Amino acid sequence: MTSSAASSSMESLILKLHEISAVKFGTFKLKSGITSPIYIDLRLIVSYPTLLREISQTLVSTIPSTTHYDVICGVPYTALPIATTVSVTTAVPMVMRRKEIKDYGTSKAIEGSFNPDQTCLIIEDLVTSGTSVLETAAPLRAAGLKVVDAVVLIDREQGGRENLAENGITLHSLMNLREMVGVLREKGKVSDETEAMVLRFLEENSKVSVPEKAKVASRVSSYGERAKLAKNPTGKRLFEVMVEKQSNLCLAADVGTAAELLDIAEKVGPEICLLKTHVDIFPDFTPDFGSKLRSIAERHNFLIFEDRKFADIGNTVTMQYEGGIFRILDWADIVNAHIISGPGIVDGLKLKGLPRGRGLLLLAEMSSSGNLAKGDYTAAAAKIAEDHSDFVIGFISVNPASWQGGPGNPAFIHATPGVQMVTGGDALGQQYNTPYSVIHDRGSDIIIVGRGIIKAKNPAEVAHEYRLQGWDAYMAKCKNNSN
Ligand code: S5P
Repeated sequence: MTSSAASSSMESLILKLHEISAVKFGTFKLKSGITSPIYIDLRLIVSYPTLLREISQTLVSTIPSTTHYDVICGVPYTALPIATTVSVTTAVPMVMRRKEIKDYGTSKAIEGSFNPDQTCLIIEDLVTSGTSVLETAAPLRAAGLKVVDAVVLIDREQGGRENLAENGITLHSLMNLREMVGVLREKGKVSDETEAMVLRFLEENSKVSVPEKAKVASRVSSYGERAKLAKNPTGKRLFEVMVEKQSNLCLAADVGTAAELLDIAEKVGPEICLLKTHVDIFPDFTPDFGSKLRSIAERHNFLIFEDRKFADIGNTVTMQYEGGIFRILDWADIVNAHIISGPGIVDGLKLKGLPRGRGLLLLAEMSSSGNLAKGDYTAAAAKIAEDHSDFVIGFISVNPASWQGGPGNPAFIHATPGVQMVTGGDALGQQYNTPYSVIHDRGSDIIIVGRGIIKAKNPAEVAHEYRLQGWDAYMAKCKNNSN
């Protein structure tokens, strides 16, 4: 549609909405709690099928052609008829969110048939703070659908666009309140005073915030639910072990010898879901190291993560993964890789790892001060992970809550190093956050603790304490989600 055609169809819509009294002026209390001089009630449009069709068609033309979606979902209830009409006219399948279901675990929150890796476009009639869109995005994401775009008829321009962007959703709007009132004034439907009053109100209420609960809910679901979404068997197993052991603790076993590692693995084993090694630091490494560690891991039900930080081209890493003295592929459930060399590194590792059911973590962020893994680099890691979700199980990250779109796809696991009971650092640039801040505030899933445990007098006892703190932080996060 050309821009003049777009604006004339927008004008005609505004006048029709006014005509059916879907736009009202007075004093109204909105869902977000603020009092507004203008109220838009689009529930009425079900009584005007021609208008409903016109709205739906115009809305479709608002979606940029580059936006990809497999299914659509209307925010209940007002946008349901709009979404249905869009679905019928475009032949894009629809899913429906059940508003009355509170517990996603026990009953279907999303009706319709879809594949968990599909992308869902949210359709909404009106956005103020964006809360309603986030409340619909939460169960869609919990069901495994990707939600990256929402299209709305009217943006009230009160912070919704920004709030949604912070939660990984780009808002596309047909019109905003300012334009709407402008057209009505121009056409003599409202006075200059009324327009001025609405503009003043918008000025004074330009940032209506989203309740913390809605933000958290849009991205949190339980480890158990996420196990079902994981495509990689090791990623799935890790989530399951976390639930079985009530542990989101990974021990970074950076001890001096292989013998010491096997010893601490035995002692700390009951507390952890994951044990991380740096096998190249051991002077006493022998070829039976892997099988010895695996038997301890089986006994105590934890997974093994060799923190190899592969960084070379695809062809080289296949050899480093499989060969050499260490034969990492034979015994490590999980390895990790930098993405500095591009996605070929994932292809290379996948070639060897996927047939063995292994998983890969991508280093999306690092804990050390002055590191360069941020911004576009982190976003590139997230993109590569999406493109290889059969092998990539998640990320080494530091503050996934701050990512564009937050921690994102719930099938991916976030593991965070730089954790101790108190914040601080070491003399070589390491920076520490607490278990609670990492899991609860920063949106991570697993705390990686090294010296906080291995340097303690009684590592098993201290590991127990870390496990409790990490798990409590996770439980607090889940509670926010279900309230
Ligand atoms: O960014 C990172 C990534 C990793 S994997 N920062 C890190 O510290 N690590 C690893 O986590 C590091 O190699 C070490 O094994 C562990 C942190 O150990 P700590 O003793 O500082 O807890």
